[in-house]
Amino acid sequence: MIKIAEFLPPQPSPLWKLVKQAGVNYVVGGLPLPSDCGPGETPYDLMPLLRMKQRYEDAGFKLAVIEARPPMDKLIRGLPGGDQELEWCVKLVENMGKLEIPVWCYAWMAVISWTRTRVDVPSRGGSLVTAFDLAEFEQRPPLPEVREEDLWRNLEAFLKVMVPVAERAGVKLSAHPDDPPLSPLHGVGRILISVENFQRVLDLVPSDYNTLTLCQGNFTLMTDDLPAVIRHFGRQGKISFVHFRDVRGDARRFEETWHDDGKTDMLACMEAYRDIGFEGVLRPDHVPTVEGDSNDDPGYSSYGRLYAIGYIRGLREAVYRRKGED
Ligand SMILES: [Mn+2]
Repeated sequence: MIKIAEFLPPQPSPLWKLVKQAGVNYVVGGLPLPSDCGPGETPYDLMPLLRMKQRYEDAGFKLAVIEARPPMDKLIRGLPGGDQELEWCVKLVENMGKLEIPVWCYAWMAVISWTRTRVDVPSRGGSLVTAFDLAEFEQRPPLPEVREEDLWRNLEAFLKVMVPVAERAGVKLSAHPDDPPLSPLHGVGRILISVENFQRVLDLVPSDYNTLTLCQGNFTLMTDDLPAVIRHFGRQGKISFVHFRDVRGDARRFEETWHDDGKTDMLACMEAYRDIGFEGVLRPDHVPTVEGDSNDDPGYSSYGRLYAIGYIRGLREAVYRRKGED
């Protein structure tokens, strides 16, 4: 059965308790804090990772995914300094293997990470969601030009090094889509933007450890039939992690939605995960900011997550016909 996880920052907080109270036992983590690192240690070293993992375990969570990475922009763009960044990635995955953390979610976006043009669009009942409008984004100051062919070449080189490391460590490399899935984005090329391109990534270095994060909010902007895409990659065993969320609109102009209020048939998606026998974790990904919560970290409102977790647990029980012990 698919397992439900939440992204929890590496320091205990009331959110940890809320999430645990909502029935979640798996955690998606970031990287260790500076205070986890002794003299000369980086967040990719074994001991800092162990200290962070221990905190999650002490609170009753199993660390299922690390969804954070060393600086990678030089590596992605093929600039001087990329070798050092690659070394950090190797070290991180090797040490994750020693600690039996099974999935590393990475991204291959140059210059800009996930991006929105608004973070306070009114949604149901006055809740707030994030939104993206390409026309608005293009009014911003110019960004450095990045060519798609360079991204492809550098990604292939990265995978040729990292896949054997991942195989030895027993850690799946899980590529997250570019968000939004558009290229070029104001002059910045992007490649993880379509079902075809993801298939190409998987085929560059075929391995059970070269996999993807099925971020529904992005993949649903690449297709009109998301359950079919889940089955397509799931049949190949290439889904290692799921971001379960939804949007309304298209890649050039969209807003995020409550989990039960977007363009996608979420029930059919859950059925697809059941049918492919997916046993990994999902997390709700972004949620609306709701009454009583702050919009300081748009998409990650604490109370908004409770609704998402409850909705997803209900959907899962309906599909699997089992109460969620996980
Ligand atoms: Mn995502």
